[in-house]
Amino acid sequence: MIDEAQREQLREEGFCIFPGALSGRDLDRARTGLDHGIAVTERTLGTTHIPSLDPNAANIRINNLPAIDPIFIELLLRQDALDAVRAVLGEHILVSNFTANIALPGSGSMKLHSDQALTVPPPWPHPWACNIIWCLDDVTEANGATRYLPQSHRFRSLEDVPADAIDATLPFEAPAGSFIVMEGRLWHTSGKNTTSDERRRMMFAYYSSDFIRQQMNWAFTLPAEVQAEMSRAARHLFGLAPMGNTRIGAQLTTLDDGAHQRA
Ligand SMILES: O=C(O)CCC(=O)C(=O)O
Repeated sequence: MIDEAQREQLREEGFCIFPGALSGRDLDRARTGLDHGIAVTERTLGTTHIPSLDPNAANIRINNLPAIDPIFIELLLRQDALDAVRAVLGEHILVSNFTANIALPGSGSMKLHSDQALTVPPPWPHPWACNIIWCLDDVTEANGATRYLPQSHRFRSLEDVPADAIDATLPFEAPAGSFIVMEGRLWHTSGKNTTSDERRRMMFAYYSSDFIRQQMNWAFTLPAEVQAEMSRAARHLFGLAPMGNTRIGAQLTTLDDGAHQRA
């Protein structure tokens, strides 16, 4: 469960860390699932390098984790992760995307960005996105820990991002099995892996408020057999229910009542 100190850190610093969230069999299942994801990606796309994201092929990118292994859907539905996301976004959330970035020795930094800026135009007065970053290895500055710009979750537009932002970034260091909660407005980038032999495996579970269009069109990208196995709760979290954005209906009822009273 998320405690008051973690809630406060999320508000004041835009992140908090849960050490020891994943261990034993589940950590092994996640690592095995990711290995499978690498094989599937190499087989289907012929490469795990996305040149528009990373400067060289030492970053291995795996997209659409929920299609690869049920452990990834389980992680998305973990109560501790959902509690943390809801502490940032409120009750009504959807899974927008779930991807992995494995930084091998020699990997470089991607461009600094905030995840909210990727899906919502400015201004950004509220958090409408939140990442749960699952660490499958000990993550250190040397092996390419994600770097964040302190206090950047207070930026409201692109003009607020300083030109020398990258120099002021700090690493999120965390032991294997941790998850890092990062609110969507915190500007960040991947670090460089300067080790000779360490692999940094991190997975990015990206949730957003339910009135924002998801990055992935899950109805299209999740195979029918995966959708058929999903629980009702999972379908709801992925936005796979028959109805989409319908919450405004409750407000119309209230408005109607007001109009009736005025009439
Ligand atoms: O791998 C990292 O440390 C950051 C990745 C990231 O921010 C992204 O893929 O958008």
